[in-house]
Amino acid sequence: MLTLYHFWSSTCSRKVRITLAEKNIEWQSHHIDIVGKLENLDPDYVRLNPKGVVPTLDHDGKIIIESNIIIEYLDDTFPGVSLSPDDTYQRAVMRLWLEMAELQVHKNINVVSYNKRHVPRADKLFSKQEQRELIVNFPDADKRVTMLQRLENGVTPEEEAFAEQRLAEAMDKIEETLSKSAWLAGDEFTLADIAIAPFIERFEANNMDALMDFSKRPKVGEWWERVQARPSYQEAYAFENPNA
Ligand SMILES: N[C@@H](CCC(=O)N[C@@H](CS)C(=O)NCC(=O)O)C(=O)O
Repeated sequence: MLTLYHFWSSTCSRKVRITLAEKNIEWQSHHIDIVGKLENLDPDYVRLNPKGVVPTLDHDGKIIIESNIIIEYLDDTFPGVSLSPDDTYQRAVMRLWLEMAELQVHKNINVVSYNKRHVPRADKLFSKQEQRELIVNFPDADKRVTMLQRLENGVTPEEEAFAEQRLAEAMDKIEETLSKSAWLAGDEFTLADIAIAPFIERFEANNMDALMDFSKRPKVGEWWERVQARPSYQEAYAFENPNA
């Protein structure tokens, strides 16, 4: 039995749902509302995911966290279509994309989203004092420090500009790679494409026009069309907010 603890619009949850759909794996949904109800901070959930974030996978009682690790686990564990290159060098390349998705793209989109999306959403739900109390109880120490700093000082225009630059560099790297191969880690669609794709949708949702100007990065534009046309992408994105 496979249960995915996830949130309908989270990028990291979407990576896992695309992988599950690609491999045609049956799974059970346990929706964790990370916005309105903060179910990710519930002690029972934090026992499963000590960082208090989604997604978490429960496979017959075996708990796996971190979306990149989850998608590799799914690919390694379940038969059928393989989403990792056979060639060990290409496999290393794929893993570099997974790392980049987390350390360069996810990290910096969070910085860019803070003033635009996070602050208005949090202010609508909680007073600043309530936000402070929630943050000091965050289970993950790194996130606690970062979020407390952001609550006190905001994200500065310089930090936002630097994050945007790092995202543009990531898009340049994608363009360069796709000028040499059909997919990010070679000629086949792999976990590398799955790990990056949800962030492109997030750039679109954030109206980041400079990043989404495909006349400047035509290969990315063409790849993005191919990714969105896949049934797995459509299935992952069809999961709607059950609390709406
Ligand atoms: N490195 C983690 C990041 C997980 C993560 O940050 N998840 C976000 C949603 S995409 C989350 O749960 N946020 C809730 C919060 O930060 O309070 C992974 O890839 O699984």
